[in-house]
Amino acid sequence: MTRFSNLERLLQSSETIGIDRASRVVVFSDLHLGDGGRNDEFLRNAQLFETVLRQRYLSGGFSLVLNGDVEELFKFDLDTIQAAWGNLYELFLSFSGNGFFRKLYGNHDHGLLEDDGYCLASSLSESLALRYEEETLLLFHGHQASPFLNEPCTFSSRALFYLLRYFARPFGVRNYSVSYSNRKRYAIERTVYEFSNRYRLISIIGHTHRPLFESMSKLDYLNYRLEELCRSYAPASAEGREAIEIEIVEIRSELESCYRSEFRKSLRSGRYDAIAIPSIFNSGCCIGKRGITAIEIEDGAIRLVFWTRDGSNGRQPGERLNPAEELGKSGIYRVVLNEDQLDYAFSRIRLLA
Ligand SMILES: [Mn+2]
Repeated sequence: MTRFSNLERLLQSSETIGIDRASRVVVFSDLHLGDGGRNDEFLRNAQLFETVLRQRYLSGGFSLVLNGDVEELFKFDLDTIQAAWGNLYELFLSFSGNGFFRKLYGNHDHGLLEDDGYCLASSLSESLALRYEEETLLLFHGHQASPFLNEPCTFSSRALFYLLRYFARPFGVRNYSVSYSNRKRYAIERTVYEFSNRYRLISIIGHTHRPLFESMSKLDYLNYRLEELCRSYAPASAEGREAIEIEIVEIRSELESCYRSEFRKSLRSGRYDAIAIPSIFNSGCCIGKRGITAIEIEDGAIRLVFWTRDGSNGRQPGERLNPAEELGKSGIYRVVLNEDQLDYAFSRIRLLA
């Protein structure tokens, strides 16, 4: 048993679906659906999520992958959750008309395999491989890489499951699912990163609730971009230099706001060695205070996007670099946090891993 054993098992057992440049796929994770009441962490983004799912993705012809921790079974019963979010479940299932719909399970919803009353049972599995030309994108929740959860149903994880369920509910503990230490997140990300490099593939996970694009956290990305801009300054035209100067000012204030507001949460570097190999992506989560994140695959590109109600007026420093675009007249805005061609990402993996 090596530390990749669990991930190798997923790679070998995954169902494979072929995609091409014309395919559209959206990946969400970590909805943590509850009972629709005040201890339901999903509630605040429920309307936003449903509107986005319907107006952008269903009508846009996207296939849908829900990448784990869709239900919060540590705190709520499946029956309660299905009763509260029946419309949403119907919406999920309608995505199979666009191509495919799959629900992968995480650590908060893994008990569902044995439940025959589960309405998404026919779409449920642990992982999914998307075959893009000769390359592989492997989708799984990510808890499989945890050094503490090598067996999905060991006595200790079962015990923890009931303990959390029993204590978390009456006291209305919120967000314990994200009170993950940075050290644990980092250990998981690093294991997935090294596994992906060894097998020359892209992994898309959730679980840590920390969005990652091309193995980089936001902080890494900003530093990386700063480096790029400084390098391109000398050979640039006068006009080009002016644009570079403006962007550098924006990035610097973005970096400062990162240090001010998100110190504990997301400052830890996502880079695991000197060269960032773009082999791990994380779709983030759907229970963020200001909105939800997702990964889109469209026209041969892969994107990390942020959906929020804080549009042109309530803009936070976090979205300063990229313009927010409104979804119709919904009052909901989409910000592309990062984007690249899949061909480029796979070239880097082939050449650098
Ligand atoms: Mn999880």
